[in-house]
Amino acid sequence: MADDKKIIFSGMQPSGLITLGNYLGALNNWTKLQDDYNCLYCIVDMHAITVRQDPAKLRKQSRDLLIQYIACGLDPEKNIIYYQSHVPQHAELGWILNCYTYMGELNRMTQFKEKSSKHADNINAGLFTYPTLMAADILLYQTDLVPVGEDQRQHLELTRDIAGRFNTIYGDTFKIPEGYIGKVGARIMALQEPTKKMSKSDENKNNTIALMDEPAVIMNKIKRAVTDSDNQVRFSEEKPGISNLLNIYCASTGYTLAEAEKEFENVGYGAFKTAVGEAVVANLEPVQAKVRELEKNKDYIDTIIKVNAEKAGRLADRTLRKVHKKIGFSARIK
Ligand code: ATP
Ligand code: LTN
Repeated sequence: MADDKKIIFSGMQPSGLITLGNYLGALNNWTKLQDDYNCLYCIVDMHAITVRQDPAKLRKQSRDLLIQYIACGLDPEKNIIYYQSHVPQHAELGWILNCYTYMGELNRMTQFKEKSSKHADNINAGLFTYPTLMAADILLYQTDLVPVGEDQRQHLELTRDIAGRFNTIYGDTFKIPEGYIGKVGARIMALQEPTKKMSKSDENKNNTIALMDEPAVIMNKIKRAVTDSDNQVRFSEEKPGISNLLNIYCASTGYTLAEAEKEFENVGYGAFKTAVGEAVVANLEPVQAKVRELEKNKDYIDTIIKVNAEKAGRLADRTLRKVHKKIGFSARIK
């Protein structure tokens, strides 16, 4: 890694098939950062088990996610793409940071409240301490910038608080990270319920477009997307369905909202939806072809998994050794 570049860290949970929302809101933006920053993109499988996962599915989803990262344009030579569970330093620092995080702080996390009401039969300690593991992910690499969506802002603030607290007690140890919200941070909403976010763990598959959905499936889902009855293609808070489709169209084509509204000024919803569907298909088809090609290349993917975990481990070790020394753990005997 070049020393003069700032460090970016982000992660995605392998908790389902990645969606058009993940692609337009995150991955597509990440690819634009790879030349100017040193980037680490982690597949956070240890975070995923805070809710119950099927083992075979988790393994497959993790590999699919790694392949999809690369197919979307993240160069595995320029970015460190790896599985969290292959770098045990995450868990080690996570434990240490638990001892510098207050119950009251974790109790305030809205994601914890939401997930514990959704999974009332499995409110486990991991779900509660999820944010300290996330802080460890970020702080291990002396990260400068963390690209995340709005929903992760609270976790990032907590990360900054924990890092600041540790630095106050022991002297400068961790870089205090900043959030990084991309310029085209399109927030894609669920197709059938356009007031809530499109989410890969949504059980209603008509709400989401998966990155690997067939063209006919994509066209069909967009045609069935919920709209309204005034038949005007216009961006407005009162028209969440149409506004969402406009957003999808703009993020897929690069047009501005004003340009798109003009293009569809005298066009009915049917033709508009066809245009949106075609734009999404055109955008995803090359990515899907690349996924199919990479899936055939088992050895190449295995090498990336191995080499990148080693790279991440070396970087993580530097911070972890510093932390051990500061808190008074004995040095290892060589
Ligand atoms: P889950 O359903 O497991 O909570 P998710 O699909 O909501 O997953 P995350 O894994 O939480 O996605 O987020 C991965 C990245 O994708 C984050 O940077 C997040 O901001 C972005 N992202 C997720 N959903 C959307 C969306 N609907 N629109 C834009 N960006 C999104
Ligand atoms: N909590 C995040 C995933 C995540 C993450 C991270 C993001 C885990 N560790 C570190 C950025 C940095 C989510 O659910 N989107």
